[in-house]
Amino acid sequence: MNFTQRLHLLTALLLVFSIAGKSQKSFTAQEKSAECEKIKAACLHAWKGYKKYAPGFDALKPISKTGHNWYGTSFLMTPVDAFDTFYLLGLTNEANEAKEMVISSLNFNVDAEVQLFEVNIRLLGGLLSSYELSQDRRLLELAKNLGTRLLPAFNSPTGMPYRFVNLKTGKTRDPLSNPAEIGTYLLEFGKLTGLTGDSTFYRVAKQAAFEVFKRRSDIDLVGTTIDVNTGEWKNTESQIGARIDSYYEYLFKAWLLFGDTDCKQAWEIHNKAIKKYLLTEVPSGCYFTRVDMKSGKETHSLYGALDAFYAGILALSGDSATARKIQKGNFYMWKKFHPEPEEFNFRTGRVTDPSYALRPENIESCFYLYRATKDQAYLWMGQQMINDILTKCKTEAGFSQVKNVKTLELSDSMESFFLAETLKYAYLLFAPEEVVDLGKIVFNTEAHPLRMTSDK
Ligand code: DMJ
Repeated sequence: MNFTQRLHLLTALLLVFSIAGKSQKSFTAQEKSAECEKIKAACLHAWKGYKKYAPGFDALKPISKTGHNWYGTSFLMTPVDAFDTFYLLGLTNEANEAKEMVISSLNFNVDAEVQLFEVNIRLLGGLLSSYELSQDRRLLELAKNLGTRLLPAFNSPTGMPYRFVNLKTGKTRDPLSNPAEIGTYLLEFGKLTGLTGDSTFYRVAKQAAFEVFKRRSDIDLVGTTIDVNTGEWKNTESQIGARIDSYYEYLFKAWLLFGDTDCKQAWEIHNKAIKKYLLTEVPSGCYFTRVDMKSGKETHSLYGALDAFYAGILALSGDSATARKIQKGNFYMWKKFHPEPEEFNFRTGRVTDPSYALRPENIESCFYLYRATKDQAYLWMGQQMINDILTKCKTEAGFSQVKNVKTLELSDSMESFFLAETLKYAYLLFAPEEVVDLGKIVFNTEAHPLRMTSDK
């Protein structure tokens, strides 16, 4: 064992002892409620900043105190993404303000090329959950309008969607895509089918996801880049994070939400392969490594903030034993750098991308693990992560992403998922379970709650 490995082992042991010690102590109802209040205050601070400095924009730039639009024109990403968080947190005024902005100004009849994946998970997902929570039919009309404008993206020779589509003309571009940007429509499009009676939505979404599935390797893994025109893999590296993550997530969740057994079987096949070829145990915890999809041989031992979500999926699926091991690695990654980096080498400890984008996945996994096990350790972990975010990322106008977790230099961006996901999961970790019944709703990958239509 060399010096770096010994140092790693020592840090990991210290971490385990500190969490094990704290996990003896249970959070009281009062302490949990104090955590909830802290998170509500953070939500209000972020929303106040958005309203003051970036009203009507997609997102707030919290350092320059201006607004930012993704596609030249605004699609109100922040209010759409934030509505259901406000609703669940009981912030009724803020929920009404967000809804009012959306109803009065959101318009999709715009000559703008949008990225299908992002618009689907944030806007379509947000509108659908907002409709289900508020029962305001204008939100459903907007969702249907948007869903219809996204359909031309699926007109490729394989049925796998192009990455970009023009909302007005239906013109598409960018055939080099990836499993996440191809397979992350099952929940929103399926819900739209359920609510409108138009089967087209779920049909195209399911075909797209299964075009990826049928191109899996002999060892049941998928790669990172695929050409939607030819169906050929262009990058055969398999991993669990960026560009693949929510493809797996949606196969499992489409089973939960709609009871689709094809999706369940596909997820089980992938999950078995993921656990066999990617799951790697080192002294500091378990991580998912990167391998070649055909040989299963390791390509890079990299892991990061996005990969952390899978512990939550496993906990939700009933495999808490594996989820616990992964969360040990997730928390190690957080504590070693606090906040966690976008990517690091879990064998050497070297950081390969030092940014922290205010991402939710690590806290999200604490939430699912706490719900599944009731182990206080996950509350302690979540509390430390939340405290780091609220102290290190807070600015006068809102919360900022971190450019470098070592220097804590901030960058001028507060993505809408901070309100949609990070603060929502943080709150739900400490809130009474009745706020969200996981037997009745399924969160899309942007944490928008959708009502189950199966009894799974
Ligand atoms: C979100 O937009 C979604 O969770 C997506 O699946 C991954 N990236 C961000 C959050 O990190």
